[in-house]
Amino acid sequence: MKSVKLKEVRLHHINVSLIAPFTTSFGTMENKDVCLVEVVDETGRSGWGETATSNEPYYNEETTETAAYMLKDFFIPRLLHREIGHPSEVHGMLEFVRRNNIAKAAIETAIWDAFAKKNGKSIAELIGGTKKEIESGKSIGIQESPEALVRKVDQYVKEGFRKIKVKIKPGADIDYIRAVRKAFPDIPLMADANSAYTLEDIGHLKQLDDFNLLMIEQPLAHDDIIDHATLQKQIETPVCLDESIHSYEDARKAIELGSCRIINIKIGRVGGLQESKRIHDLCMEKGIDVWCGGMLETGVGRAHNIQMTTLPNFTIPGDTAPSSHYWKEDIVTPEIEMEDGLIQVPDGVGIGYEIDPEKLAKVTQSVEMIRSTKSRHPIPE
Ligand code: OSB
Ligand code: MG
Repeated sequence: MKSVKLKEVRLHHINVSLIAPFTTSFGTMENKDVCLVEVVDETGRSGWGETATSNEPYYNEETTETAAYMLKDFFIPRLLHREIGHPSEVHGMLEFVRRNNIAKAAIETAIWDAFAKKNGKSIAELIGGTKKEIESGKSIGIQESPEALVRKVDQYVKEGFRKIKVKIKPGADIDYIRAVRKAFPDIPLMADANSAYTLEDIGHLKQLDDFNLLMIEQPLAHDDIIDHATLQKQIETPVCLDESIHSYEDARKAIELGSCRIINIKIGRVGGLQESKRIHDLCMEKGIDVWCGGMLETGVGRAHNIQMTTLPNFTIPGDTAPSSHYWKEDIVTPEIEMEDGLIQVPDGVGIGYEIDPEKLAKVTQSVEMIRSTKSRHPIPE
């Protein structure tokens, strides 16, 4: 396959507004800055990635601004003008910086897109994904009351979503889930706590065992895999880890400890598509189901999620909903659409969607073009 060499990287700083505020146990989001990474190879082809961040470091330690900073000061200088034989090498080339995984993933995924386009393939083909359509799930933010939540669930079930995920926190949990289960006894249903509980809540969380949930996602601390193992031994509901898994090594250790039965793979959180694929393969070997999480991405990030979800061990519907569930107007064309709860994997090369320059211009604040490897820091060869 043909290698790529980046001659320029463009950082498109955009601001996008959600169609409705989204509330989790750590806060409410209405709009966010996103840094779109466009890598331009020596033939002039572009590849696209995005920082799956928000403006505040409440989900993890990164923000859109720290990600842009890491890209400019470290990752772009490391990658520009070098022969990249295959995008699977990029994660290793960025390992000289610890963590900052969302920033790493933004440029790594852009390089997957450029490389795939140069070689006339989709990213799914490059990583060995074969699904032609993927199942879509809906992640619902915390609502004012159980009744308001039931109304939302009703709407999304009617739209065809294959899984419903409900955000919970202390004070908005058991009553909310009970109300949804009562109205919808059979739908695939799960809860996501975003680290809102501690081991002292075991008795409280055990009540969820009555509701036949697919799983509870990240009930305990964002940096824990020990207490989750203790919890999993005492509740029947499968535990799924999100925030706690940053790497293949984290996944290996969590599986070994019995900290979870399911893993939510987010490309950003683990530093790119290569690391995601390694985690996917490990989980497949160990009998751990995986699904693809979401970070309220624009069409660029969700296009990557769709490509990744074509891998066989993504057996549980993900959080990737169609464009219209996030934005009045997405920046990709065609927009990401769902029918009967399914998103068709696009036929095209790379991420399979085009960036619409006019729609992009409407949300763009500024663009930086970087062609030099100059950095204020020593960067490894
Ligand atoms: O925990 O999965 C999460 C959004 C922002 C931060 C964290 C999470 C989420 C979601 C949204 O659940 C899922 C989506 O993109 O639709
Ligand atoms: Mg989550």
